Amino acid sequence: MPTDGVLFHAHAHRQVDPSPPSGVTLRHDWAQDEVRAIHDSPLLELVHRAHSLHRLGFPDGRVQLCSLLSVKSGGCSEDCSYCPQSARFDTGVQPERLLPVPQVLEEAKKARALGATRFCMGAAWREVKDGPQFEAVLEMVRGVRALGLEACCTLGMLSAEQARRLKEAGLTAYNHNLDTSPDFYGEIIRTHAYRERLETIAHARDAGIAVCAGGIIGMGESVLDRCRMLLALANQPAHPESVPINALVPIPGTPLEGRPKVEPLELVRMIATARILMPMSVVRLSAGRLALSEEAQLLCLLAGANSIFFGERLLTTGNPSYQADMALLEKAGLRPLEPEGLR
Ligand code: SAM
Ligand code: DTB
Ligand code: SF4
Repeated sequence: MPTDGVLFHAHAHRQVDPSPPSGVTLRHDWAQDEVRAIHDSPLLELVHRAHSLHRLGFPDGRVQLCSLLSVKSGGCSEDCSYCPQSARFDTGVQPERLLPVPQVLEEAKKARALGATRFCMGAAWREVKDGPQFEAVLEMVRGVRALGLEACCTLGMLSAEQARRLKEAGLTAYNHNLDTSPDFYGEIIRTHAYRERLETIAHARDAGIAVCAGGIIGMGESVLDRCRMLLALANQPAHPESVPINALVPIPGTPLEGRPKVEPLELVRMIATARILMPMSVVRLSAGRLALSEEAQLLCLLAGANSIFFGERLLTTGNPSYQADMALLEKAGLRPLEPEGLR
């Protein structure tokens, strides 16, 4: 029923796909050649198809504003080649302790006052370890939910039991990215496996937490790798509730420091393809916006992106200013998702 599809969009906690409105089909049997053909189709056809689906799935055209806070920065054991927070690279990011719960909740309040509907907390951990730090994170989740915000965490790998406890604390979504294709993954990360990422995503989904999973482009992967990553996401038992698409922010000191800038139109293709494969998922234009013109960002929003991180900081790197983002949305007549749009 079309109205169900509309009401269901975007923010339900889901283990299964939402029921889509008429004209929208959710598929989990995409073939690599189909994805490649979509990705490589003439740009304006691609954008038109993606935008048409976007309008059906999200008729109010709102943009979700998410706020991001690094609650535990730096000193990570892992070797993710893109990451400023790995202890293995000299990037100038200092290892810090977990922030105190009241400080995190103050930041959440500020984000809410500026119009955020989702508050995401990131920790530079390989995995969650049971103990006082996890208990503090659970406290943060409860506090953020009590403020009327959606709560998201990205804490590395997670067991089924830890996912259950996060759900019990009220966690809305868990971010864990596939980052790239299964084949290219080994070029980027050696300290944990693709399979482990899929397991963490399954633990979050099975606990009834919305899955936020996407990846990065610009790390030296081929177009086929990009398509295979989207294929891996779309052919999950349920489409991720949200799909962050990051353009690599090359960090001095990391193995990827010298990667050339991502071509904005490649990002547009990636977003449009994600929108077509996963029509009811929130597609988030994530890292890399500082390097994009206003026009390029608008093209991403036209091609199916309907969420951004706002605020001057992502985890450790910069992001457009609040004023710049509000001015951009205003100019385009795009309205942020209101808190009452949440369920
Ligand atoms: N430690 C946790 C993990 O690995 O899941 C959470 C934090 S991690 C920084 C979250 C995601 O941020 C990564 O999976 C990656 O997709 C993205 N990311 C990190 N550094 C980036 C960079 N320099 N450019 C673009 N995206 C980046
Ligand atoms: C995601 O896919 N992108 C966000 C969020 N999930 C946690 C993180 C981007 C981090 C960019 C590098 C930094 O600021 O440290
Ligand atoms: Fe960075 Fe997360 Fe990899 Fe650690 S596990 S190096 S924080 S991306």
